Amino acid sequence: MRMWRQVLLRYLCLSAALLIALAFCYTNLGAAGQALPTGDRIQASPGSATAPPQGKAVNSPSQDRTVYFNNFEGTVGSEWNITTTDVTPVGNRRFLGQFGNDTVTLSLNNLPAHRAVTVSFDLFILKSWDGNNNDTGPDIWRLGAGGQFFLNTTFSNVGYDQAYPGGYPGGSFPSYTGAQEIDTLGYTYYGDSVYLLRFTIPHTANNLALQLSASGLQEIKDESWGLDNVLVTVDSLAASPCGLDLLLLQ
Ligand SMILES: [Ca+2]
Ligand SMILES: [Ca+2]
Repeated sequence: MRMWRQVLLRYLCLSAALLIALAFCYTNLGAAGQALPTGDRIQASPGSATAPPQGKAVNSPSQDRTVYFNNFEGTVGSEWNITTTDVTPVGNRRFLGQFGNDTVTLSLNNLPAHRAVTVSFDLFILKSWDGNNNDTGPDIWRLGAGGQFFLNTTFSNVGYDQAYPGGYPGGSFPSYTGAQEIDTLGYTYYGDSVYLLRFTIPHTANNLALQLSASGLQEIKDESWGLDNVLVTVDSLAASPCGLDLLLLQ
């Protein structure tokens, strides 16, 4: 009888602990474990993309692990399918680009075990992007992976409405809405804007191929785009509170 009580007590304790752990994990990891609707994003603070040493993995206070960073001031590796770089007329900022109606792919392999990936970068919108305008646009920009788009929107530097920070079609906001910088890069043909984009997406595979693309643009001398300070992090399974339920089940 005593043994039965011990078994029953142990069972009850384990069940209670497991329920608490599961509730904790659901509450804290729900955002990372659910697909973001198209167009949803987390706007990062300007300082959140602070550059770690290029090519080195570091742990942030949130226990996320940096798996990739490039500010394009140095070499660009084969992880990018297009390695063209350019320098801004003002500020001498080297970036990946300029691109037109291109699909640019970042391929990362051998990622550590994870459940979510966060990608952030500066998106340079250069020259005369027309936003939602149907005569000279729409000028569309997309971010996706695995056939799913996390952002499908338009940008405008010329006064027409743009879809960002909403999605296209549907979004309609004044030019530059959500921009971190306006006319800071020195492009004289209708100027430029910079958007700091940050997305967390559910992802578990050890390979990741992010696709960034534009369509509907006129010539590169007229409308183009580029990337800078690309940062990719994964959540850390080892540091996750959900490790608790695994321990309890052992
Ligand atoms: Ca740069
Ligand atoms: Ca256009």
